[in-house]
Amino acid sequence: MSFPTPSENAARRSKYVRAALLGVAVLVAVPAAAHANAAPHANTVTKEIAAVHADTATATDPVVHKTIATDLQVPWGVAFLPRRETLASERNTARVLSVTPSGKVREVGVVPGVNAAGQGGLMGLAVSPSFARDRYVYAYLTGETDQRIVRMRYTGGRLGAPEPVLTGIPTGTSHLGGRIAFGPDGFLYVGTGDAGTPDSAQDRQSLGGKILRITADGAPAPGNPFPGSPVYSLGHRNVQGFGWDSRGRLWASEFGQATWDELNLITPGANYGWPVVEGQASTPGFVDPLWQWSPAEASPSGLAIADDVIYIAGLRGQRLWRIPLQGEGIGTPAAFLTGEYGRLRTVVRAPGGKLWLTTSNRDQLGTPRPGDDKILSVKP
Ligand SMILES: [Ca+2]
Repeated sequence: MSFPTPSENAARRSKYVRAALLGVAVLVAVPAAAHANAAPHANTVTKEIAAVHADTATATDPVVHKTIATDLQVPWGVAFLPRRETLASERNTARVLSVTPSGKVREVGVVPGVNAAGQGGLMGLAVSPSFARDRYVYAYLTGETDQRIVRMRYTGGRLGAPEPVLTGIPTGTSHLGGRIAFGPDGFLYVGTGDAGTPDSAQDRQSLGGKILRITADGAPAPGNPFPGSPVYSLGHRNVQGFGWDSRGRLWASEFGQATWDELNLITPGANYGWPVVEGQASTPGFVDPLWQWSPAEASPSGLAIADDVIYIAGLRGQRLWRIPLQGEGIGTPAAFLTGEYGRLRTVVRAPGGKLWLTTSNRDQLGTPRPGDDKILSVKP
């Protein structure tokens, strides 16, 4: 599979624009002839343009087609429940919100014990793979003395009290990780950060600077690379995004220090180098990233994989990166939506194949725009 260069993208965009204009022309002509007494309805035209777009989807750019929710405060975790209901966490308020596809937002709980200082707060959310039976929703939070994974039962439209699942993840004011997701193997993966103590990333006894893999009850998952340890990979500075491709391979984004942000292919027990090396260093003992960006271009938080294409949301980079998987590696990354919505925090694949994308303009580093923060729906 080849991947378009930026100039090819521009060419494809013009092709799309021509196709869309042609679609409008056809629509205006056809209803006028077929329904001479009825003016074409605006919604029909919009739907038909969308259909033209869908027909040329392989040749088009990711596009925001709908704003799902507005006026949120740093939405961080997004997790999809059955019956088209979605839960979203707000980092600084510790609120958990229920969001419907039509954009109805309702608070279902405020998680106690959250210390939203610095980059911390209520972050990742994950729905139990056996939610229909156990009703558990998992969350990654920054507390007073540590960071931890908790779970709460979601019944009757309300979140119950948090029950600790994994405690002792190092805390601080920065590099706090926070992403959680159940893998295809049914175990819970956790992206942590060095919490401002870089050497913790190389210390197998520390839960900082790692990707962890645990059971639904918080025990080290069977088959982990270091017996009796939740550590799955080490040498990470700050992992806030990961996902699995169609072959079950795990990919993770990582914030660099000042030079290189990273996209890594994660294998169990591997060491990704921080703080000894950053970016592609070709140093024995450390696995190099498949791609690296300057923090100004990326500062990558959330990562989603849809149809074997990786999407990464950039905070400082204020753009959505699209990286096609190709053979054993990747094709050429391309950036979209640059600067259009400000800082982008989380991208997740929604049921049905769209992507949900969140802004992060009400964190300390953002400049809020009207309606911020938002959850957007993107056609990939
Ligand atoms: Ca690295």
